[in-house]
Amino acid sequence: LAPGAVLLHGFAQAEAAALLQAMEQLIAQAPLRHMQTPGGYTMSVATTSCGPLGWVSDPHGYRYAAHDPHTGQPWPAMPDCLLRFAIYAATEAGYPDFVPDSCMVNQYLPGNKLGLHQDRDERDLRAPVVSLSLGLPATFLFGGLQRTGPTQRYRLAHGDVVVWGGPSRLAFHGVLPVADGDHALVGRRRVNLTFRKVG
Ligand code: MD6
Ligand code: FE
Repeated sequence: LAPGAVLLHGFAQAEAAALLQAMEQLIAQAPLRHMQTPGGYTMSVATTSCGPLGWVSDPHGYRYAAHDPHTGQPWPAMPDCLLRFAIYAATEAGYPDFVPDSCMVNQYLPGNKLGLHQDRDERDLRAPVVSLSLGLPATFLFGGLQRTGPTQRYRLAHGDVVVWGGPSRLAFHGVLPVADGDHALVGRRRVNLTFRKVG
């Protein structure tokens, strides 16, 4: 995609059913919810997390926290198959030392979108982000280091993985509204899992 950023088409195809099952167990313990943004909006995308640190947004800002504010409990442990998958994908993309301590789940129903943003709440910006797409396809916008710069469009389909770091780590990116459809394995939704090294 860009220096430091790789799209691995279909990389998760074979494992998708097992990864999805692990995700379903996770959301049974830490339900998907619509976070509030610091700007006063409610996100259309529903999120949850697993691993030692989970991403939280509320009117006070964005941050990573050890506890789920919804349940008051620590976030569920990162399932082994998800952890191993993220390490494998990062290694394949040229980041052999990646060990994530956070996995965020984003669920998009048809029409849901994610505005252009940077991922900059992680302390260690040398580590890449590994992103796994499951279910309905989406159009991913990938820009530069300025919000107003040009963006490229990529189609992310079931089983696709994006790994990015290095010079692209702070690139602006977003997701256009997801078109309606019904995926044989995942149903009427797109699920994106992002793995990070936060601490
Ligand atoms: C998504 N992904 O694909 C949203 N962020 O649904 C992200 O926001 C993202 O895919 C950082 C790194 C990879 C990503
Ligand atoms: Fe992001």
